[in-house]
Amino acid sequence: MGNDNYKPKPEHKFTFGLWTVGNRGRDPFGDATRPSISPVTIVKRLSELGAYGVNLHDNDLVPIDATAAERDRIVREFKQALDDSGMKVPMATTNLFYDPVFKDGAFTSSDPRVRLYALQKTMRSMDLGAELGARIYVFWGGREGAEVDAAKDPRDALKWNREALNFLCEYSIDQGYDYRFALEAKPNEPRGDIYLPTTGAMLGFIATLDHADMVGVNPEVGHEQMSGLNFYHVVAQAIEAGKLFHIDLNDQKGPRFDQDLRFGSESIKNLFFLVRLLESSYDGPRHFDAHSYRSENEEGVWEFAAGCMRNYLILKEKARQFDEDKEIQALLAEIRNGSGEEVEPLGAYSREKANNLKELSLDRAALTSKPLPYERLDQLTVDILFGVR
Ligand code: DIG
Ligand code: MN
Ligand code: MN
Repeated sequence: MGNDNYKPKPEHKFTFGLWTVGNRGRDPFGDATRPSISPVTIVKRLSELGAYGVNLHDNDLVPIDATAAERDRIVREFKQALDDSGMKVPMATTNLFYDPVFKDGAFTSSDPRVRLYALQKTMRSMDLGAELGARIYVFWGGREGAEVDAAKDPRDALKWNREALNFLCEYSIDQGYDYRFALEAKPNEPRGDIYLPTTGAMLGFIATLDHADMVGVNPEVGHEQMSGLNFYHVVAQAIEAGKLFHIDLNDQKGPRFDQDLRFGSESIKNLFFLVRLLESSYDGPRHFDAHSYRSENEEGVWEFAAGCMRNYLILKEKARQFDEDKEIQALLAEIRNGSGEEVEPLGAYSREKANNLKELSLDRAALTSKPLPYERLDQLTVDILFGVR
């Protein structure tokens, strides 16, 4: 595919979950439209496309009822595929949502025995992830939610979630796994409402954990857009808080069911500012948690994977163009330098500073009359994105 600037390489750190290119096209109203693709084939094909690694839920690789011998054989073959291709496993996670046992939650199930089973399953999955070299562990609470609020006090759900994560942080430390935990939010689907529905809610929750230092967030584009939020702003807050430990890249056509679309296929301007931000302040994996349209065959799946990485690299090139554009940079300087006079940064509080500020003469009319050339600035941005500048 054409320009070498858009050719994915392992140094770009693009990763895909086994479940993403392995998605068989099932949806709530239709059966699979594609055959399975084995994890070994996924590793090989993604490596050929220029990806850096793959991520997995425990049961993407090891069936939930596999015997110990079957587990070891599967892991051995998978590790061989990783060695043969040089592909990495930066992230692992647990499937705490597919098996019916989790029908009313995993860590937040009202049944303490289900909560114990969820912890047991997660520890075993953490062991697998560590064996494959993962240093990031994602928690997506897809079943941690409710349809009937009479059944559960959300404060109990928070308490049980905290209890589980505190225990698992201790387990990671005790085992010497050195994991960084990344909490992934989603407002609903599959539950009517999911607890901790946004990345902002997760940031507030992390502050209440015993080992808050080893816990960050894994924001997903579509999940925040399902709530009508600006994903670029969400990620900027996570970075500013030092908590962007991982990221799930995909796309979404505004507030509706979770579409997990190819990255860059819908929200061009928002994802342009996201890529520009990531390239300047995040060095972790660029993980695509997305899947091809249900209508695609296997070749379409690989087109989808190539398209995710290509769109990221196109937007990265556009960001460079934006930052080197003299007219844009001049407009930004004009907008950011206020009314032209030097203004001291506010700095720490003092009574003297407060009294001086209360007496400071500020001409409200003059402040109001300052031009803000946002139409020109945004049009230049759009010109770059349209490829006409
Ligand atoms: C869905 O967006 C969730 C699950 O696929 C997985 O647990 C997590 C990891 O990226 N994302
Ligand atoms: Mn999703
Ligand atoms: Mn995700």
